[in-house]
Amino acid sequence: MTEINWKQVEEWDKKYILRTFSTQEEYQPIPIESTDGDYLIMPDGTRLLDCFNQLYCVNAGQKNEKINNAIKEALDRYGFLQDAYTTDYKARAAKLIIEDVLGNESWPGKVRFVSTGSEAVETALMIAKLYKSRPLVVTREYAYHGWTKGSSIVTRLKGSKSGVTESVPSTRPQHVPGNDSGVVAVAPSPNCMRCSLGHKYGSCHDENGELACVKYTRRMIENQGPEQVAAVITEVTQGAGSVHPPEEYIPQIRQMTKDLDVLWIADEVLTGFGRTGEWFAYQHYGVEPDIVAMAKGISSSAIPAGAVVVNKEIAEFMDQYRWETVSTYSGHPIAMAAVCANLDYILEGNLVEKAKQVGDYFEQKLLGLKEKHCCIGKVAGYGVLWLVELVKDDKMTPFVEIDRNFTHEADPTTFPSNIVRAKAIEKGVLIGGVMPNTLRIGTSLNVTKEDIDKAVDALDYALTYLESHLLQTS
Ligand code: 6DF
Repeated sequence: MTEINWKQVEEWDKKYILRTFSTQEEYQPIPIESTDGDYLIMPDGTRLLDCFNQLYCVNAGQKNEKINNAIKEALDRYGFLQDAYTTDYKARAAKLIIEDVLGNESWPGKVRFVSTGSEAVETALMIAKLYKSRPLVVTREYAYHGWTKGSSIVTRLKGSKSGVTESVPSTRPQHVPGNDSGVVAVAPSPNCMRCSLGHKYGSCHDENGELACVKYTRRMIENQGPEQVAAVITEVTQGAGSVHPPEEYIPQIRQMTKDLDVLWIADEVLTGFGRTGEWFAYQHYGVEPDIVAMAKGISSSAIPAGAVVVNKEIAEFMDQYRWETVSTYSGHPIAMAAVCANLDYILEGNLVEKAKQVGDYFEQKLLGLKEKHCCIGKVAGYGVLWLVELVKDDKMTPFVEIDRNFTHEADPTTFPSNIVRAKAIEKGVLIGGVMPNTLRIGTSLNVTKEDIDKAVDALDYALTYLESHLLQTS
């Protein structure tokens, strides 16, 4: 491989690329020379264990040999074909999803491919509104569903709506004008540690056992008029917003949507394809959605791909129409080859079951840290997607009061999650998460126990620093 002039690379990077998350002045390049499994390799050979799994999207591990070989083989056959054409890759990718991945469930009808998670959510929202002929969608606090117009409206993390903020803490963020104009209703998130309704989990069920946040959502829709509401969209466990629901929440939301005759869109962009120890997170709760948005793990991000699966009734409805919607790269043959190889790899390696077992080990190790560190208020998750809530006392007080409502005018160096991240990197471990008080840990499905031990040791080191640094001074 030709010698890379990384000094020149960083110069061009700074000079020609629009930044996100940092001002130009704040920006520091992070040069990565190559990747391997759960590791990023820097130009000087430093290996970083990636417990962010990039953006929880490399399920089969970096540079997966099976996926890479399939891409190379497809490149011998194709450049590019648009969606109007039929290829074996696209047809087989659809068959694998409907028959091999979801074959033991009766609901799946058909799939439409797109290129990203935001596009998958946009398509899911559009189909739901077309099918029900209703304008309104219900989302939840702290939801993250994407950055495009429709997906951004149902995204309710204030700091995640493509706004701009100066680095001076006192300035007000500027949101994209008109970007939040749209018909959406916002329900409470099942964030039991800090219940928006002021309840305490365990004493918030009504006489029928319904959670207060579900009852609130039900009343919202009844007051709005269910005949106005096309769907409720939920992540099953909130990824960017870092909220893991109580066991009964998803089944009760599903029952509520059936009672009120509105669709349920499960946004599985982040949780799909084995990440939580099931093929899809909704399967932990014994329910079936009407529509599922998916991306990330569909191809393990070797090549961008996304998809929407609709139930049989919606598929039959859509089949009646000449539906004009076009996404140039929908069903891209090389992306579809990557999807087929990725699904074959996960199926053949029984990686969903492996992620479930690894999840038990992750839980055991993280609960062990919770015993040792008073700054851990909560550990929750499954498979290779875990949440660690950082608190400053046994009343579960957050270090950063604004918590999940933060926007980027806050000083990120004061966030305990960033302090932990900076210390863990000293041990060669990247810890995931974007909220001020919450770590969101994710790896590939085939992460080794040795690497989990390495991640937990780095976390132990970082939490010890956090407690000595923040708890003594706060
Ligand atoms: N739906 C969900 N997650 C998502 C995403 C999308 C849709 C972002 C990138 C994330 C997640 C965790 C931490 C930080 O980016 P995209 O258009 O392919 O998918 C939008 C539930 O999590 C993206 C960022």
